[in-house]
This record gives sequence, C-alpha cells and structure tokens, in this order.
Amino acid sequence: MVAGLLAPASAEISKRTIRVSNGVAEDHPNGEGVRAMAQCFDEKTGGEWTLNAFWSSALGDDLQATQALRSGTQEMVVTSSSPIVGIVPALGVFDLPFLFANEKEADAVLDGEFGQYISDMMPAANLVNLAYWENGFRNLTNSARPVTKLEDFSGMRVRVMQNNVFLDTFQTLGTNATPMAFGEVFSALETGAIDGQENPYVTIDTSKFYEVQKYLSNTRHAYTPFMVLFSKTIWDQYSEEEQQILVDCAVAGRDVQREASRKLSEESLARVEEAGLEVNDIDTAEMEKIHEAVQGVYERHAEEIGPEVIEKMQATLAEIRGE
Ligand code: TK8
Repeated sequence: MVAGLLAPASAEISKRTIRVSNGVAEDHPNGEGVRAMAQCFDEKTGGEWTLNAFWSSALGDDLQATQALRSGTQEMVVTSSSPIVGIVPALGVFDLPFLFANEKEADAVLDGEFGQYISDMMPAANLVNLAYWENGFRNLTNSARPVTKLEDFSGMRVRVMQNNVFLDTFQTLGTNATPMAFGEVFSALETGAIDGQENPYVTIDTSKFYEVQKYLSNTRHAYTPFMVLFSKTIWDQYSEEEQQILVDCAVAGRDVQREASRKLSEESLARVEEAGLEVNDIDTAEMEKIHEAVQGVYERHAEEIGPEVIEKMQATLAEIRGE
C-alpha cells in the first residue's frame, strides 16, 4: 500500500456521493457537462467524490427533483429555470418571449451581474445555484402543419412547460396550450394527445421527438437556461473548500456543456431533418407579427415576476447592446 497516494487534497475534503438528476437524455450536451464536472471533482478531491448522474427524469421531473433538493434528500439537479418559477417567481424573467437575440447576450446576462442577482435569490428557497448552463433557443415542432405565419398556431394543441409565461405566450399565439412535465412529452406526442411541443434542436434530437413529429418551425421564441442547483441543506454540511469545488466544477462543466450545445445544435438540426422532419423558417414580416402578438405578455406578468427584475434585465440588455 502506498499510503497517501489517493489521499484527499486537504483534510477539509470528505468522502461524498452526489446524485445529479437530469430530465434530458445522456447524449444531450448535459451529458458532456456532467462528465466534465465529474472529472473536475475527481481532480480536485483526489477521487473522494463520486458523481452519480440520472437521466431522462429517472429521479423525477425538474420540479420534483428540485423539491427533493429543498428538503435535503437529493444533492443536485440540472433543471430548466422555467418549471420552478413557482418556487422563485423572478426566474420567470427568462421565459419572456423574444428576450435574448443570441447566445452571446444570454451568456453576458447569465454570467454577469444579473445572473448573480438571480442566484442570490435562491438560498431563500433552500437552493444554491452553482452555474447557468445552456438549454438554448426554442423552436416549435408539431404534427399538424408547418407554422409559417401567426394564424398557423391557431387551435394547435401544444405542450408547454409548467410555467405561466409560456402558457400565456402560447395561448396568446392562438394555440391550445397544455402545461406538462418534460418526461411525459414523448408519449403524449406519440399517442396524439397533443400535436406539438417546443424545445431547442439538441433536445428535439436527443429526446427523439422527431420520431413522433412532422414539422419543425424556426420560431426561436425564447432562450431558456439550465440551472445547476444544489441542496442548500446539504451545501451547509460541506466545508468552504468543498463548496468552492462545487462552484468551480459546475463552471468548468458549463464551459464544456455550452460548447457541446453550440456544436451539437447544427448537427442535431441536420439529423432531425435527415430523420424526416420538415424544417421551415418564418419570414421576417410574419415574425414581426408574432413578436407583436406576444408583447402584452411582458406587462401581464410584470407583477408576478417583479417589475424591478424585468427593469433590471432590460437595463442589462440595453447596456450589452450599447444602447
Ligand atoms: C428537461 C427539461 C427540458 C425543458 C422542457 O428536464 O421541459 O421542455 O426544455 O430541457 O428541463
């Protein structure tokens, strides 16, 4: 025995097992992010930490997993911010339609002061946000018809996340919108209980929605982030050094995850098209009508999100845009 070879980097590091739950499948870019995080833990703890990842909602959907963190029975979840707005209403700011123009803006907001402002709200809900990862720009798929104009949304049965802003946006566009947990979407599409759903290309690809959908219309109606959340109850049992490792490794994972997301996005689009999805763009004039139709969503949800949160977001974006 070579004593000390696998000794932890410091006495402040204990043996730990961390369970992380994911709604998406393992071949989603989150898989690469989680692997990078596990490797980072390994390096920084001298192998003292084990990261056990669960995929495709195996540990429950986003909301259930987040509640398990709050009650201290699970360590970590990679969840979209959208299904947990009931816990921290300010998160609804990210769901506002057509908020970010591109990934660069999203990164600047999320990794900057605004992202920290939101992260600072999480401990009150017994959660710690370790980092923002990328879910991405969302596009509509369905099995009824290609959406090329505002009127095409009419009457379409579309699954939305359990989130009032998305519900309102899709009702305003004219769809018959149904809130549903992510894990139920595939079978609801398969049985025809709903006609469509909206998610980034990488999710349409890795959750195999192309098998049960005919059309993909490039709506880019929202960019939603993933949050890498940790149970505050468990966080409080970690040493300061361990807490720093959690943050550093979630950030290391973030950089890998975002790069994978952006690389896979184009590949995913090509793959779902190859698999038979009919893909269409929406022309600029029609896109403008769609933007206009949903403008009222901002006003209607200001009170619930917090007017100051929306104002801060808009000021941050104006600054990034050099306005
Ligand atoms: C995965 C979800 C998913 C989200 C959704 O757990 O629910 O549509 O986009 O990524 O968080």
